Amino acid sequence: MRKWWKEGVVYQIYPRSFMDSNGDGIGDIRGILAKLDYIQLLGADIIWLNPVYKSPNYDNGYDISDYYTIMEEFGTMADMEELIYEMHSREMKLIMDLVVNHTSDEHPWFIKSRASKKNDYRDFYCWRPAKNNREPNNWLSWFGGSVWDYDDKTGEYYLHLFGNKQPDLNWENSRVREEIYKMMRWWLDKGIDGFRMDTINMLSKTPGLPDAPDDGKDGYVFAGRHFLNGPCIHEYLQEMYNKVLGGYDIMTVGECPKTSTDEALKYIAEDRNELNMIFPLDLMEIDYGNGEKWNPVAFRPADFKDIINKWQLSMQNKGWNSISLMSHDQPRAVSRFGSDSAYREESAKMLATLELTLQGTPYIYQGEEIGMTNVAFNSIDDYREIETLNYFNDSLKHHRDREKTMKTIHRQSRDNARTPMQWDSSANAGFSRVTPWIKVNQNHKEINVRQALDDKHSIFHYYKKLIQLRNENIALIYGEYHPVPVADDFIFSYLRSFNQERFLVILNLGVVAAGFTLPDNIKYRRQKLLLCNYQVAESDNIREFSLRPFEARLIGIS
Ligand code: TEU
Ligand code: CA
Repeated sequence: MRKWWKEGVVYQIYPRSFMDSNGDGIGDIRGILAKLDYIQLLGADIIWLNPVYKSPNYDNGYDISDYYTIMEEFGTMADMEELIYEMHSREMKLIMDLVVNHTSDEHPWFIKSRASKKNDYRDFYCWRPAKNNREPNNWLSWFGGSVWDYDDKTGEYYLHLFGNKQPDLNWENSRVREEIYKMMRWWLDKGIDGFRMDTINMLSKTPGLPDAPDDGKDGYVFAGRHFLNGPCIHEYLQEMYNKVLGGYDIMTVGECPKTSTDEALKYIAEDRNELNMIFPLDLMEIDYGNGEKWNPVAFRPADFKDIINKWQLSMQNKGWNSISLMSHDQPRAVSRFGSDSAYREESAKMLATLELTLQGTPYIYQGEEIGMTNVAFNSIDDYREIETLNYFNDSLKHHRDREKTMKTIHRQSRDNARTPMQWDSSANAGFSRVTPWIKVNQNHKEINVRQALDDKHSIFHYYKKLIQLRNENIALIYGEYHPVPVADDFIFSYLRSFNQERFLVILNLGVVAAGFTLPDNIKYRRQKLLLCNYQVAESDNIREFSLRPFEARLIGIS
């Protein structure tokens, strides 16, 4: 079925780092308003806004202390209403982050909950007594350490899958669910067009919260089996659909790490009435050695293609994909999957070609459209985000090599995505009049929006062209996906077809030039090179040719 959220292109905004309008060094809503023309020029028509709710900012807004108030640094509810209004008058849609696996420990519900064992809000969170003088179970938190924190006041532990200032809500309690549904309706009635649902596959935990099997190592154990895609998750989401989502023409995308394609279809198959799409994050873990984020290894291009093919083929005619190569939680896509030195422009354009021609809704993360890169701060004092700081402290505690620790942080830190948006070459990159809350990447002198707009061959203009092509050709949106078999691991090719319209995509994922031969069974009479990331393309013959480093070709055939 045709849907606006399948046809649109999403631009993700991390408000703290996007544009500071009032000179306090922190991005804000009025900063976004000032840049809507820019996003519109690019051609994106949906904005996903990371959390802007009131928060003590222990995890940059993913620790909410009031769902009905805008964070002071970001502006006011009037600014938010203006943003919705301005976007709608441009025929753009706005989706907000929904963070309901946990709240801040400064949320009034938690303040009441921790005050005594017998109060109306005690059961809003997950409290347990000690077990054998220790934490109630052996689960490892996503941000390191135990998921349990002891609270003196009542002598019990509370559960937090993330940081200790992010206590998990108890979704088994129907009063919690009703409060969340009420809040969602409140925002939808204000006019927002949907939600990106944070960690939505973690709401339901195994009853009894049992230990995870010991992994032989000393310490806490990753216990995904007890909280990912848990026993009641689909019941909750169907209830949410019946009580909230089903009543509106909106877009929903659930963040679902470590989820199989079969499990994914339970969330998104149209007849199940749950969500529109999910972020499975497989691609985001491709370089995790032993499944560990802080143990990165080189990724294999064959795995890269396999993951994409697997999702494209298993969702076809059954569900709808989200296509993204990074987010506010990930390193910069060009640094990770392309090259951020000699072939930065070529590889960023190659990745753009991939993002805009697969089946699914594309998500562009702020700065991706100008090829922003990872940053490498020398001092840990310049890093801001909690997961990185926890990892650094853990390394100190275990006497790991400091230089190696910093190298790992340079590669993996979430702050890679969170340095200020690079608008121009001035001292603070045009992001702010004053020193920003996190340092700008020094390469803003060369990599910035002003430069990108002025250069008609820039990554920005290439994205713009791709978005136009996608808008003009229904096959690039709804067309069937067929992988084209290629022996070379570094060459990735596929066809998109819709009735007589066919598009052939050929990508070189690597820096080495490589040959390409189109299989004989793919027949065509006419061909037209629609886009290539090198200025002169050898477009005469598509059956057999050589691809330059990170070369990308989009060819229309009939
Ligand atoms: O991230 C959830 C998640 O799965 C993280 O563990 C993610 O894999 C990790 O950040 C990668 O390093 C979401 C949000 O996107 C993230 O920003 C929040 O910190 C987190 O939930 C807690 O709300
Ligand atoms: Ca500001």
